[in-house]
Amino acid sequence: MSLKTKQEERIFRALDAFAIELPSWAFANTGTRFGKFLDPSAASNIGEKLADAAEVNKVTRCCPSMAVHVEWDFPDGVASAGLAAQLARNHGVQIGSVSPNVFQDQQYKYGSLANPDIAVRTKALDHILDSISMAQAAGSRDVTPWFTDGSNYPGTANMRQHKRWFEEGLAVAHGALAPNQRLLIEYKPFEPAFYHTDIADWGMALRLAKAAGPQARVLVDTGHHYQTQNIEQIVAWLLDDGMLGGFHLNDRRYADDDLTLGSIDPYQVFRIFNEINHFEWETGATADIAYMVDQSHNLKPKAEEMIQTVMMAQEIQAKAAIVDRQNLAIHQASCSLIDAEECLKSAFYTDVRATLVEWRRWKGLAPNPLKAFRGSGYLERVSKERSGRAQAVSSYA
Ligand SMILES: [Mn+2]
Repeated sequence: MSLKTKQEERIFRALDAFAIELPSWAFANTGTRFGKFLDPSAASNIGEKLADAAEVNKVTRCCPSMAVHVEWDFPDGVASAGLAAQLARNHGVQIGSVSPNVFQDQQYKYGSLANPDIAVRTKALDHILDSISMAQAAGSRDVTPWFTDGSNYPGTANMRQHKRWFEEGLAVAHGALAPNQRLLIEYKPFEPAFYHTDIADWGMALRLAKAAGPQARVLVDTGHHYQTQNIEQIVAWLLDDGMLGGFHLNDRRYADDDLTLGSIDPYQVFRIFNEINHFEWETGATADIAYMVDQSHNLKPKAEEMIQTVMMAQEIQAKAAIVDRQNLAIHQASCSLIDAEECLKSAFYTDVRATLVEWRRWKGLAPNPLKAFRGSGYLERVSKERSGRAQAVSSYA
């Protein structure tokens, strides 16, 4: 370490502390409502998904856990969760966040926790409580429900009543958390509801999280905002309030496109990571943030796209780590606008890739994870193994 520059040291420290959770659904076949194109290497069960996630972790050393969706990954409930945890351990990874699924069944046509029918509200809540038990059985900390509740036409739903049902349901769910667990509340402005969505923005998620209890936080899915929304400001506010629980990282061009992180606007990812880095520098605290990927790559090869995502996230994290914080603070205090902006931009435009290669070498990794994965023969092997059987298509996305 002694031969390294200060910048390199900062990058190494940032990369050492940076972990990203992969989504199980990224390894399965997905598509759009217009069609699904099958990938011969796609995973069709939790074992295959874990094997793929472990392979991504092997070449990046950055992804120790995999998020799961109970409907798709824990078909037998708590028993599946325990088995999955064991399987994950065998692969050298862990089960990460657990997502209940209260949007796919026929019964949820008119909503889940805010369904006007108390029988459906109760079923949805029971499913969330079961999911919390499954998370406990899988040794996982974060429970990450996403709700599609809302309405498609004006006048068709009582929005205040919906809000109160959410306050009630989430408070009960919070009460079932183990002391180490967290309830992360995700928001989204529209889709599948096209008139109003019950948890439409970060303010609503924050209100509901605070009402639910002290272990609830807000989950920021980067694709769940209106086009011009300033996401880094939302992040800054949530950090300052101690309410940022985690991210679902992805990029978008139009709406919730679930594209590869940084593929459209890497500067936005940088601005978000910069706020986190600045918060930590200023306060001396480490923000307890779950960095999760939530992407649906319908056309790219699945494991390779995950590796590409992780490499992008690491690269941008490295850039955010080398912002000259002291100078930035001085420029901000003296209203030196051009100097402050240039300070930020100079870190963004620094080519950190050689330092990333050094870090990988230091970790005993191949310099290029994508090349290492391609050279391993893993993709060919699993494509052969998996293409023989009837391909399961995830109904997600
Ligand atoms: Mn999400």
